[in-house]
Amino acid sequence: MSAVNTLSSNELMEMENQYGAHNYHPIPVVIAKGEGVHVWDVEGKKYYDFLSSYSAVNQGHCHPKIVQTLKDQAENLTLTSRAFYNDVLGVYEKFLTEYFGFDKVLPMNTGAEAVETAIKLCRKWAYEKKGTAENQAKIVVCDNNFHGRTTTIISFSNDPDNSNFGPYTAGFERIPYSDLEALKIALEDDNVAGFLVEPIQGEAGVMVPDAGYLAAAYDLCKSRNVLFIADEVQTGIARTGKLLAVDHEDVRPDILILGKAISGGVYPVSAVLADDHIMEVIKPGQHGSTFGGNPLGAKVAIAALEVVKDENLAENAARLGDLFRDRMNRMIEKTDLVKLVRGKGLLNAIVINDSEDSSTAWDICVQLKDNGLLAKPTHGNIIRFAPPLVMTEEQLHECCDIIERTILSW
Ligand code: IF1
Repeated sequence: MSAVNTLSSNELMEMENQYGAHNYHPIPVVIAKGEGVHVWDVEGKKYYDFLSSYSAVNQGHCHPKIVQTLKDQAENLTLTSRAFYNDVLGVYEKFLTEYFGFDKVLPMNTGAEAVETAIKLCRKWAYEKKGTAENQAKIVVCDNNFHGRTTTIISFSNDPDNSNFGPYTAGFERIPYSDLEALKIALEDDNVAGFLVEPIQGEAGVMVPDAGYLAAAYDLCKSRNVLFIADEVQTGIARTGKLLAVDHEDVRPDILILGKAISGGVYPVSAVLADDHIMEVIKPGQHGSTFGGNPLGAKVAIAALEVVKDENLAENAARLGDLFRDRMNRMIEKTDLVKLVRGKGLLNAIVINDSEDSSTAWDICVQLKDNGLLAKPTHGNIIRFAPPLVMTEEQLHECCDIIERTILSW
């Protein structure tokens, strides 16, 4: 391990506890190195990473091509701000819009910033193109959504962890997920400007909507001149077995939100893509960010997206995802501890047969850690499994063996 660090895992966990805000409750492992599907802790123990930093390292930890790109660009030019042009941004914007098939991109840094960008874009489009009365634009969202942690975004969340952050931002209506009738009723309001939806709800526990939901929801939106806004921050970049999760239903969103693995987890990059008739409502000085579209992140994102195609990660995720769910279903037949497995591609979750407030899922994740596999519960009794998409079939079977050994010996 790194010669630099001589502190033990316990010393490092204690440091975070003393000097860091307690805004997380991590699984007790201190990672010192990452390479591909593996990470190593401070003491040198090797693990399979089965969370992929919440689908940000789809390309595997420290992918050599992406890291080399970071190094090369970092020695030349990292940031110009948007006060000036630079020799990377236009090339990146052309690459990204052609890669995903949209006219334009507004580059940002984090997923939440991209979601906020999409909200501003949708509202402005409603006032200036749809003719919605000033300050009356509404955006429909879904129960149990997760779109980030800014004050506006948590304003439309029903997660109890978001209490005591008021006053909250108005202009949002929440409906049940995967409920077309509820969406149809919500769209009867002429002030609805957009429908913001996760094609699969990640944090809610990998909730896959009914087949055909996304396509039917898109059609309902089009029938009411409402923008369909897909948050693919977690489901995008090949995670579900297609480049985008909406591709499973051939839906082309009006606004596409990307983040996380767009940069392979090497640098914060996010993006909002739309066609000219929407993107043109944003004029100079109306939106942006210091680091948005910086040359370093842009070069890294180009490399990270080239890896997705060069290494056929979507196809690999589709094939290994089927294999994973098959292995989990065969395991479930042998135990009462796990109720079901669900997911698409390599975004999956198992539901533990215990109450939501039990610590069983957490305890299982701690035991998985001891057995060499890192994962973490989402809500209560659900454990999300999302390995890097570069995993081999042999490695996936080894991971399923670890999960099976842990569950069947519980
Ligand atoms: C944490 C959750 C997952 C996202 C979708 C936007 C964002 C996210 C669909 C915001 C971010 C991250 C946040 C991260 C943990 C992780 C997460 F547990 F928080 F909910 F994946 F499910 N849209 N999700 O999933 O992107 O601003 O974080 O770049 O906050 O610990 P971000």
